[in-house]
Amino acid sequence: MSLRDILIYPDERLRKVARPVDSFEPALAELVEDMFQTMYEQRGIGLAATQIDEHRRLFVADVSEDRSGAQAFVNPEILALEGAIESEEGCLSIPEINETITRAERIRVRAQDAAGKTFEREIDGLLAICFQHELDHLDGRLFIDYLSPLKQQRIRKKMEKAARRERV
Ligand code: GNR
Ligand code: NI
Repeated sequence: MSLRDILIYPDERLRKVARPVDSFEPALAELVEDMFQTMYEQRGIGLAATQIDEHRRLFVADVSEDRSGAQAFVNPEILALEGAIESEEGCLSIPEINETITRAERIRVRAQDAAGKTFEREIDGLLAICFQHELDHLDGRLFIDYLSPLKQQRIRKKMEKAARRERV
């Protein structure tokens, strides 16, 4: 099991579209373990494979208070969306930026677990928001893409400046 580095915006690799997972070999279970370890270490509620430069369609999540709700979603799909809800979003790949984003309030999803078993379920609350945020990562989308061009420009400048400071 190992901690993995998280890609930071504006890294272009965050824009890659992930490919479906077609084999549930031991290496996949290892990747899922690395993702949980990295998500917990970084205190995130979710982590998409894209964020650790693995361009395969899976993400992990834990929206519980006591970090006891580990869930893996492989080849996730949204079958239906309902309602709209605003919430403050953040992203481990865009540190220190928090913005209000509107998402569907309830979704019906289909995915496979880490062993390859397909399931369907209805999701609402924080997990529904997280699911949409993570699925966006797998398609190369970031939550800031929903903001005005002006706000996006400001965030890009701020992140580029922070990256320059890191290098000196
Ligand atoms: O840790 C995270 N918190 C969060 C808060 C509101 C909406 C989405 C998220 S996901 C984020 C972790 C992350 O970047 N996942 O891709
Ligand atoms: Ni994110």
